[in-house]
Amino acid sequence: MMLNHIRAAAIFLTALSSGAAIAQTNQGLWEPPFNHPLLAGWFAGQPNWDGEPASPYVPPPADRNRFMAGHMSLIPVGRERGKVLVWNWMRVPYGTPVGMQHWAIVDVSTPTPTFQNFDLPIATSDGDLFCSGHAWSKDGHLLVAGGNRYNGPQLQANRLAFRFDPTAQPTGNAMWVREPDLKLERWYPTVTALSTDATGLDLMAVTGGFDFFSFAGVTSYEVFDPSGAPGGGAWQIDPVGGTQIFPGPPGLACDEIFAIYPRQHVLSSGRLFFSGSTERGFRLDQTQVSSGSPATWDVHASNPFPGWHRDYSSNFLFPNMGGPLGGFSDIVVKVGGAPQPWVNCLPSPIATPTNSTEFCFADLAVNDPNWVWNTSGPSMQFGRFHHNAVLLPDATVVVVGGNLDTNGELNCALPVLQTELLNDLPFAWRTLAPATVRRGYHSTALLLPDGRVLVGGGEQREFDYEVFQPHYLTNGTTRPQILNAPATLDIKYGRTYDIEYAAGVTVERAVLMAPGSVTHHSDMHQRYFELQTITPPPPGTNPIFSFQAPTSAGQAPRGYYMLFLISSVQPGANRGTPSVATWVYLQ
Ligand SMILES: [Cu+2]
Repeated sequence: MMLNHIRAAAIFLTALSSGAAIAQTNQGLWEPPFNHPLLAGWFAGQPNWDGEPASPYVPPPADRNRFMAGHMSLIPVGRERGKVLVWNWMRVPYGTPVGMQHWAIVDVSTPTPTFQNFDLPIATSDGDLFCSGHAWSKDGHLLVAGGNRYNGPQLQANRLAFRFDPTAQPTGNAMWVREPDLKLERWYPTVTALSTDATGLDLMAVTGGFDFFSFAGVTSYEVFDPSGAPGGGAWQIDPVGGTQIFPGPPGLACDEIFAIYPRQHVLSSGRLFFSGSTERGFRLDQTQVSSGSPATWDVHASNPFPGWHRDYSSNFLFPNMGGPLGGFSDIVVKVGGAPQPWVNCLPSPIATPTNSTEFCFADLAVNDPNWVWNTSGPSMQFGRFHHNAVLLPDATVVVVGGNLDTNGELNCALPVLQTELLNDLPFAWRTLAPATVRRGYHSTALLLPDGRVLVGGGEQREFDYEVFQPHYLTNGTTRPQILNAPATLDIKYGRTYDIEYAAGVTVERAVLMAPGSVTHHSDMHQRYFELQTITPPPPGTNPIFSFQAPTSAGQAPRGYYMLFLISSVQPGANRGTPSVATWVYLQ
């Protein structure tokens, strides 16, 4: 057994404990909102045209250089590790040949958040990075693809692909490297890091999106090979069609479009499961393509909910509790969203958002009847769409924000401020402390390494952020503390490792949490993987927790993860309490 010692970066514990005393409650706590600071000199005095000419919101002068965090990704490597990469839209005055893509690195680990603001010049004829898709690659680079393009007042889609390299020197705009373009223009596509394929490549799928001219969903996909250095990536060629374009699943009905960020999740078999907005579900196996065989699709014949869609449900892979909590895996969950019937192949107006929770056992045999949506899950207490669902390290899921206003996507006249938590045991929703800021369309939220949740963005322009402290940080329980960890713990599939932690609290579990990458209130790359416990641990001065790394790249694709130790359940808590995370690299 290899022995590795892990040391906590206890910055956050210090920051939290140095603040005002927090009343002990199991309801969590919202910290006061804070603004992204005005960006002096960003086209000062010019109109704030943001590529959304249909927006009903005209910002007051004081807001015209502010920043709305419509895209948010937790940086997993490099000197900015643990900070959050955010960007909004390009500032594009009419007729300008080169626009400025505003982006920033936000650090909320200190009592006063800090901001590094940048402008990345991009030809306006090429587009910008707003309404793109993105995911972290194996090497901790963010692949960003698709998004907006401006043709005068006309908003269109683009073919952009960039890699953001957090290890680049110098920092700043040099961290963004242009890659070969997409073949098709894609607006609202999804990017997913696939599991390792048959030849050892860790490819990335760019799926769906809109073709803006026809406003039809693009059912094809493209696959990026990030194994070359940034700028030297390549697009995989379909051995069947001989082009960069891979066809979508066969036999799609007209209402089965892969638009508005298709929901997709890597299953433990290595297949990619599409969970929305279509109801049937589709599975893609890309693992043999590099070795010359075709990609294959599984398409389930039956559909329990024909003819309707959910506009902006939140879909995620349920916590994979392979450890002491049982053997759940590959359960995809769909929460909330606005029902949208399709009639004669056209979408009807969206209906009042639902509070329902639905499940799909996504990796059963293709003909198993369970491979359809199951509506028997507990319902949220509040219907909503445009909400964010964030997996937490104690195997719960917190839902923040959203709204009930169906009068246009950009409105948020009926915000839902209530926060809700999906417990794993008992399996039910309960309410937590309500937020104070509405978060609707274009809002974002992700888990921080200290166990808190950063929330930001939203129409009509919410230029601020809030940090939510979940129940486990306000219920008076003691957090485990990781000791003597290296800056990055390298772990290999199937091997066993030890973590040293401070005496005084018993550790029951350890989990890997993927770094979030969220936009349009949807983060499909969230992943909770519970590590197999090895007992008994070796003796030591401090307690030792021993675990086995995941055994396959389907269980957890290669790359960077946060590792949290979870205490056994303490009085007043409904689940264990997580430590501050340490970073691991899994390969
Ligand atoms: Cu958008």
